[in-house]
Amino acid sequence: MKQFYITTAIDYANGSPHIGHAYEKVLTDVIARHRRLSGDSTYFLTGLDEHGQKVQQTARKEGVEPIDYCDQIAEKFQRLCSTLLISNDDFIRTTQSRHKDVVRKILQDLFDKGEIYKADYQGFYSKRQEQFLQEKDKVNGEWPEIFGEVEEVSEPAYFFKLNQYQDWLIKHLKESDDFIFPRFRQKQVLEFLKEPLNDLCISRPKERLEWGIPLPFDEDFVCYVWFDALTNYISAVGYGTEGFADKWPADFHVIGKDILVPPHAVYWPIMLHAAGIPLPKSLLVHGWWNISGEKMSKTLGNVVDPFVLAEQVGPDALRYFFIREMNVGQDSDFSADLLLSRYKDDLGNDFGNQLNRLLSLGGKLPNKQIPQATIEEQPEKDVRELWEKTYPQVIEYYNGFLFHRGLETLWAFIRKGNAYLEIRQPWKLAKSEDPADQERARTALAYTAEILRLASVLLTPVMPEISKRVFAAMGADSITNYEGNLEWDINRFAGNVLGERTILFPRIEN
Ligand code: ME8
Repeated sequence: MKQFYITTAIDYANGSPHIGHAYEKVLTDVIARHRRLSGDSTYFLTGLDEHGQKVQQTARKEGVEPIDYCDQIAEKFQRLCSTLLISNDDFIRTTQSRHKDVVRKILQDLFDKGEIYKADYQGFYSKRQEQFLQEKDKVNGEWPEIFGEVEEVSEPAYFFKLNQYQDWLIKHLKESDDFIFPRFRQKQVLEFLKEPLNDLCISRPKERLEWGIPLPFDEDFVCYVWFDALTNYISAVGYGTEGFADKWPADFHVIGKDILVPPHAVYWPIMLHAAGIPLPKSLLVHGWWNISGEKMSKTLGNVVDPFVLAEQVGPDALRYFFIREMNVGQDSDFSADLLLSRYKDDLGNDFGNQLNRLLSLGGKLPNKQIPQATIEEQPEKDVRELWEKTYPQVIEYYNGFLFHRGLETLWAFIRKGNAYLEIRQPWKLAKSEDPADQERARTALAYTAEILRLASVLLTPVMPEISKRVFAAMGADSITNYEGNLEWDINRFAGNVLGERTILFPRIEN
């Protein structure tokens, strides 16, 4: 049976990870975990894009061989995955032979089919962007700064026939309106395709670039880095082997908005189509994190290090922040204040505090067991009814990638849990001599346990370790499936022995 197959972009190996990389991995991980909990067998790929001019230059600057440099960077990106609790099944590196073999195979196939031809290339080349430029890329007659130094070149090169597939691609995009999420991005692609497509230069002469995959039909050239990088999505899952069809076509390629047009929405579908390989089902395009209103860049010196953030607030809280703040598809603004206020308010006060109250009140009971709920009066009924509306809505939001709305909806329920405790005040009721008050006090603890259980079920994809700790504090294991765990089941944990007091979100100094 085919697995649900999801990928991130593979990050450039020319620097350390930043929060854009961290976000993309977290978002993809939340989707992968949500699918697994929904019962789908899921395969999750991430990795590193290691070839190309920039990597070669950076390695040289540091005085090391490109592969040694890439090994260091790969270690950092893999450590990022484990730090952020990313549940990827594989990590592909484009310098691995399993990848290089597939790139060479695809190149040879396309060459044999006549889809790749040799011609003289005349034009302008930006080293910084590793990109050939056209007159139309100029702004007011000048090359924009992002291209760095632009040189005029004339040299033999190999071209992939993109142009002949332009009408096919437009038709495909128009017919499959779920190919790109969010929808408005699809319009951008169609807009781009209004201009005639140039054939794609897929070769770089070895004298200019050594750090790449040699073309199988002409070893004086290496492969253009985008052609190489895109192929990772099929090389990692065994293109050309029997198991390939268990995963391919990918269900989602999760990418940032800057790499939709042209690489993922134009080059990639055409490469696959020309090679006779089915297309991925969808591209999920997220926006960018800006830093206090500005683009994150090394030049501005405002690059945020995800390791530092994870160290300060913990991986789960960072994941929560990313997912709560970003409306997938739009841009979002990062600030440390915002992160700290989500940490203190949403996580500490609204959520963590409820577990504290349960553990401290329950800890005073003689056997430390979660009591049975024996009554349902108006305050209890309100909580239960809110849950019955909450969880189908949250699941629907999660299914539609509206995770920020899902969390917002879940938080209304979590806050209701605190409000309920304020109404009942079991710490006062417990002191009353009236047996009815004693029952209300025990019931209030049972309700709090049920609120925490249910909230943790829906938080599992976003905060896997914290959810696990909440379950453990209530004497239970974390869940592996939503099924049978989402419905209100008030006495599910009754009789479980509560754990020691534990602070989920310790106070942090600014
Ligand atoms: O583009 N906010 O690599 P990359 C959110 N190697 N996402 C961001 C971001 C930000 N500020 N900055 C970057 C590449 N990203 C290629 C991909 S795929 C076959 C090859 C996202 O390291 C970016 O949009 O520059 C992309 O999806 C990912 O990080 C890797 O970017």
